[in-house]
Amino acid sequence: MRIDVVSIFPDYLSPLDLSLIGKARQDGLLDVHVHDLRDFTHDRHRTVDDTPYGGGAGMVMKPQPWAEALEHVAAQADPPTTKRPRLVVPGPGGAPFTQALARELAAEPWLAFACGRYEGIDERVYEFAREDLGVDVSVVSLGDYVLNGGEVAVLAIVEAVARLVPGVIGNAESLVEESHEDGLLEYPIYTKPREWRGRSVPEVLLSGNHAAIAQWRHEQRLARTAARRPDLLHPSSVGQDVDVATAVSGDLPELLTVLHAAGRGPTLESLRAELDTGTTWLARRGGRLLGAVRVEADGETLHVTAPALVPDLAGDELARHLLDVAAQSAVSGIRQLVLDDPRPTDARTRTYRRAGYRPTSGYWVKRLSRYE
Ligand code: JD8
Repeated sequence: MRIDVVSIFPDYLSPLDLSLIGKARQDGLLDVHVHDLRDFTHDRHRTVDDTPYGGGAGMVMKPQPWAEALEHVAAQADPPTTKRPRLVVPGPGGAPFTQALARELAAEPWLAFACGRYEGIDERVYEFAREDLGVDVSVVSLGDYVLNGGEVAVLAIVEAVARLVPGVIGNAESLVEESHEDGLLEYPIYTKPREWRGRSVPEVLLSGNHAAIAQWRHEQRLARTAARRPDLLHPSSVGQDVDVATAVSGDLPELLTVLHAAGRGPTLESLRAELDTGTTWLARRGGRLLGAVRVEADGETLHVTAPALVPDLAGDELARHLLDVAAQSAVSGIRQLVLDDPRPTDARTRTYRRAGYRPTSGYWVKRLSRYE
């Protein structure tokens, strides 16, 4: 992958000479070029900024130096072709930079980054790049806080993208269970010594029981995500004020009511027994139980019950949401989710399909992408 960065502070990008990125450059996996915007000025003061039209505080970066710098970068295509870099311009008003966007950019052969300073870059430069240079321009933001310029953002974005380029990270396996890779935060990690200042390592991690370790790690990921980033667990608008948690014995009487209202007929005893053989996720809003879904692992299959919702709940979005939670609860080793609902309503059919389930020999089956 080729990466070009334009900045008035090129030394700000020197961290890209270090560590994994530096090694990847030596190994020829990354071809990084940093350009000084002032090299594309022609006046004695190497001026890159001027006062804003319409007044206001601060200065704006002039269009001409940027146009010449981007033309210079675009002309670096080797051999000279019409190929163009994808241009990424950090800005506080940009689209959020995410792991998904990092994966998308990591698939590009050539990225260019424009580091703004002052109040930002003259808006006509974005139009010029798109229309005259024929470059795909993405304005992205690192987060909802204000930096003094784009360099820090470019350092973060280049690191997040470059480490996904094959060969840059030695053991690609370690990329799989990372935070934001599959929508869950990471599990707690420990190393020697076993006892440290009176604190010990969780026994399960010393057990050698890989299935138990995978189960524990996954529960830790879910618990951390629910605690620190509930927005990740409940992407849909439903989730904003709905809390999802695993059922405990105290929830069973209320759960029984909801299941009966949804036409199911378990007994309190059967629900109590099921607590030991699977996990039931409960969705509550303001403490009121709105719905539930149950999962039970059997080898590489996770059996999922059809979500049960309180009858007065409009729409099926909460069902979709509970199916997402069920899917996220699948520990590594689970290859497919199987849901048993032979005669679903049209709405439920749409929900299953949107959740990735397909009708397969009388059941609804969802193959987990990590095994596709
Ligand atoms: C590029 C100039 C400074 C921004 C006046 C402060 C990204 N998440 C982020 N926060 N801030 C930036 C960012 C800030 C930048 C530039 C990115 C170029 N500034 C400006 C507008 C208000 N000053 C960013 N990514």
